[in-house]
Amino acid sequence: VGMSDNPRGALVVLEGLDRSGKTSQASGLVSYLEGQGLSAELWRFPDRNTCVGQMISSYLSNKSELDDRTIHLLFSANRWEKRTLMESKLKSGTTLIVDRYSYSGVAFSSAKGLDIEWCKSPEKGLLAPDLVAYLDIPPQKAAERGGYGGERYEQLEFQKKVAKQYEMLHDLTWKNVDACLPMEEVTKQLREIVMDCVANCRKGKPLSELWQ
Ligand code: FDM
Repeated sequence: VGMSDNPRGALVVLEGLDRSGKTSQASGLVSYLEGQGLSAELWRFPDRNTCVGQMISSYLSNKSELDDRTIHLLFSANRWEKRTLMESKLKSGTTLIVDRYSYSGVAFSSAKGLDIEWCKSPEKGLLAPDLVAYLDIPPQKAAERGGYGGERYEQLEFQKKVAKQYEMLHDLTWKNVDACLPMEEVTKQLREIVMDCVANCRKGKPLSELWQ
């Protein structure tokens, strides 16, 4: 496929603690990209619309109990069931802005004490993001923003552990953005790194897979 006639879209993942601003930044990015004449879609994990997603949703809202490894594998399965569609969207030129991905999967499960390598294994072979933008906020600050819902992981002590685990996942595609800056500044920095990433993908950067 010639890179000039059919440039691929970029796989951009936003990660961060609860209340870091991921969700509003993600939808803002999609509108921005569309305004630039680019094809873009907002995705999120867990995708609660599938059967697996409904099991996850019921677990998160404390309506069901699942063993730690079981829920970990369900989160992973929820990404695997979207992999084919993800690849075809990217190849057809659509950029995906994804609110949480495998990094959430590993950070949250390993924060419960599961072995990090065990947590990474089922993610191997999923598409690797071209950019992971981490909205960096101290757990205490995020908690002060309020609005933790009643979901299972929305507690300060647990979020502190998650923050530590996220730190172990930094790789070459990872960029920290200071989420304590004024919102417009966060937006501006995100736009810059995302546009950069989109440009590299258009130039022919190959798609790759997670965690060799
Ligand atoms: N979460 C999310 C995981 O534990 N593993 C995963 O793989 C993913 C994608 O689920 F607490 C956690 C992170 C968060 C919750 O919340 C989902 P939101 O509000 O839908 O992002």
